[in-house]
Amino acid sequence: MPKSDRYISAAETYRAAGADTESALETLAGISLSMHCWQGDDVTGLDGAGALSGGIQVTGNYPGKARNADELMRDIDKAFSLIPGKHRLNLHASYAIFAPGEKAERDNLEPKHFSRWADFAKERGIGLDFNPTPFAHPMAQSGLTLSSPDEKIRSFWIRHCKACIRICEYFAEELGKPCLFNIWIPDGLKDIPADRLSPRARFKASLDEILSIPYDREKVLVCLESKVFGIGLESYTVGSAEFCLGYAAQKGILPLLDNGHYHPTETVSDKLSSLLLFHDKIALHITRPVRWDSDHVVLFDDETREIAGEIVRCGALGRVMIGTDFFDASINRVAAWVIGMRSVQKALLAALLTPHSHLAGLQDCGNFTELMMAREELKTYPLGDVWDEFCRRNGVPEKSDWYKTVADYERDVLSKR
Ligand code: RNT
Ligand code: ZN
Repeated sequence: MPKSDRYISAAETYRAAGADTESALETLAGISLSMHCWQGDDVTGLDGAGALSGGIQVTGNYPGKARNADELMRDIDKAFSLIPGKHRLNLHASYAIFAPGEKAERDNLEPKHFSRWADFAKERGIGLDFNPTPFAHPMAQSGLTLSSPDEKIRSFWIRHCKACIRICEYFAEELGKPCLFNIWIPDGLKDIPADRLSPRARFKASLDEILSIPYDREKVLVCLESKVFGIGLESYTVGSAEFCLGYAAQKGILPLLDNGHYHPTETVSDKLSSLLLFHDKIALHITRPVRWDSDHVVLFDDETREIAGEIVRCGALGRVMIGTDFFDASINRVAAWVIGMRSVQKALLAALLTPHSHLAGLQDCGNFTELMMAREELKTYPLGDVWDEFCRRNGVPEKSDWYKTVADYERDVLSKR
């Protein structure tokens, strides 16, 4: 495929700044992001177990939401067709697909309830990641799951998580790719706790029990996602940052950082280098918090760029499992996926086109003036021309050309739902 004139000229410009566009494009093509399935149906799930709960909230009523597995798969395919590269799909346990007349409770889920997803992934040559769903369910009504003082509830969710580990192993075996298993619980309290320790101690005991079952650590990468607060759970979160980092470090599992889960002036970009010194692998949920954990669609914004920059300059592309996590029901849901995923990729491309060692050298010799100048000038380099070349080489529409496909799909398919 002949290179475009604009790309040739952009490559020259970057070369002069010490960045190699060809190797950047090659590296970017090898990065698989884990796309969350739940943007397609506003986190509704397919098991009909209950309305969304757990302190998370989807707002908007844009038409065309996927109502069943077929629609969701079709929408995911449409999104993937407009996102360059090959990616992974991230499922929740609530996306079990039951045969007609069949039904299993969440503590009785089996690989067969996910065989259609395994087939879906196999046919497309992609990997699957997985999450337990301890919310949107009658057994999660109290707001406490793995930390519940009610043994019936706590053991129900322990069984659920154990069942999920088996499903992860099944995915890993079927697809020949490891499966990330991310545990996030909504547990917390609306008002000031009278006892902060006991729920955390119960959560710890629950996790110990879940992870006590034998599983292949090469196949199932267990992570623990922390949070700062949820809606209706404003005063206390059992799985806080300290809890999750402490637990993950002690047990040798992955911490998962969602950049919507911190105080507004804290940044995940600043946390990565520290965690990379203590963990072999870590995982991310890239999202966009607007004033709270609002899960807006990811944009090519400063923090997304800084997160990508850190991953690349730490040489950690193989150690940071990057996933997306947002849910916006106020816009076309397929477009939301495409915009969010392409934004993460653009941020990674910008990072790959930054002469990090040159800039670090300026920091080391105290040349902060030149460092500031160099960074500011780089901001207006022709990134878009390299991005367009990436889209072209990966057979997806350039610039805003992809939008027509989504608009047609909305007219022909989504608007008829
Ligand atoms: C919630 C967490 C969690 C969920 C998904 C649905 O605050 O971010 O990752 O968004 O599991
Ligand atoms: Zn998350």
